Amino acid sequence: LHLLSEEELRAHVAEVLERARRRSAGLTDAVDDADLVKQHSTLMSPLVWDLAHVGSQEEIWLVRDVGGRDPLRPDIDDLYDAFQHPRSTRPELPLLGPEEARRYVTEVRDKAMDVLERAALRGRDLTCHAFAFGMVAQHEQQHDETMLATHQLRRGDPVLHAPAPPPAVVHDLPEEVVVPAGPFAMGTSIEPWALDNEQPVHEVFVDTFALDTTPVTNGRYAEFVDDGGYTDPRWWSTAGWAYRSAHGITAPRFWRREDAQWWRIRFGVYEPAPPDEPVVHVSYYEAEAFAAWAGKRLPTEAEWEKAARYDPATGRSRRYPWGDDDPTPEHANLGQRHLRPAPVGAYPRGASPLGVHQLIGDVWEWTSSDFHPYPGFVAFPYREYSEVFFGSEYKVLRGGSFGSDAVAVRGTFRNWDFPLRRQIFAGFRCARDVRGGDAGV
Ligand code: AVJ
Ligand code: FE
Repeated sequence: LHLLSEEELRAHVAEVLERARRRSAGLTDAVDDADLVKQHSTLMSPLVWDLAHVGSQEEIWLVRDVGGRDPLRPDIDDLYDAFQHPRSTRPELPLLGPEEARRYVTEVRDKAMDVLERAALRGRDLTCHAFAFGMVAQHEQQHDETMLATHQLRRGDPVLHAPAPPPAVVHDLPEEVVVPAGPFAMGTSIEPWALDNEQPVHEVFVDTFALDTTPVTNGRYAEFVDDGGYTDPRWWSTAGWAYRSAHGITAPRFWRREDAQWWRIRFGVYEPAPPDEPVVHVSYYEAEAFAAWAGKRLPTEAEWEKAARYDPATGRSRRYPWGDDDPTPEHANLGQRHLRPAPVGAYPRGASPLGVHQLIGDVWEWTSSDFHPYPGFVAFPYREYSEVFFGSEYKVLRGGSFGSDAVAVRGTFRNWDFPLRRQIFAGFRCARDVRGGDAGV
């Protein structure tokens, strides 16, 4: 974005906003009005809430704050304030109906595009590199991923369709890669649309460690399940065991055992879980238990980011495992182009210099780190994006999933959720300590 002219930047912003809106429309037009207002799970909002919430945030940030325009619907600010109403209570609110919500987000977008036409995109603070517009596009895409998770929880015939992801083209990858000890630059102070929690850049020393070359697959995870992993407290943390026991959890969410095989429901399709595809819909606790069973552990957030960004040839941290160029369909499974993770070995062009595959896209990866601010953190533009979530309640996830858009994923991007959550598109890969002298073995 630094290299674009003001007019190119304006066109790019418009394109990114339109892409988000096409996706929101697809996710909400795929079901009828009854489905839109219904709560498919107490973990989720009705889809029609997400839609109008996206419009409400866009009105507040772009129309009012950047544009200085009069409010369209100040009366609904409260309804769509996520902090006023927990998800489980949203269906009872006097929400805009499907047609009203569609009309509202269209009106807001028309005004926001008018603001974009007149905004000085190289200006200071909120409009610098069109940050406010980038933040709004990321926000809509994050809610699109949330709506996709609601679709996964919805019962009934499939309504979403997409081609299968590419097949594996590299086979026999080594199980692990050793990342040598040393400092690296974590976080960023130059990525134009980085959110506050990704900043500022700071040096972190990471000891030698081994990281799995790929995310853990369904096949490998099934070995853990079939080995009695869910009934042996040895592998589980105290909190994880309590969670597993209280909820009677015996396998990843959406899995069913049938005919000595593991099947799963995926957006209304019942099918065998492909053994070479990354496992998805596991909680942090399950990831942690698998890792213990495998004689490993989860990577820290710093280890994950070093593996994803550090270039041993230059010592520099890059934007993505493959370099600084934006993701293309050859690099990573992003953007809901496919309705599932791709098999491991499907994206050799997305691998890091050390040979770690599929760090970006496919499945969010649980890390062992709590969600804390980086040294020098400054809340921007509002405390409610990140700051109010800092602490030991949340675990950090990295890398994005097949349901994350490229605008909302990068090597520095940090997602977070409660360790018991499984409705998100989360999987994991394992790490292991390596004594200094063992590097390269
Ligand atoms: C960063 C994905 C945890 O969805 O709760 C959406 C993003 N913040 N609206 C979420 C977000 C405000 C957030 N996550
Ligand atoms: Fe939101």
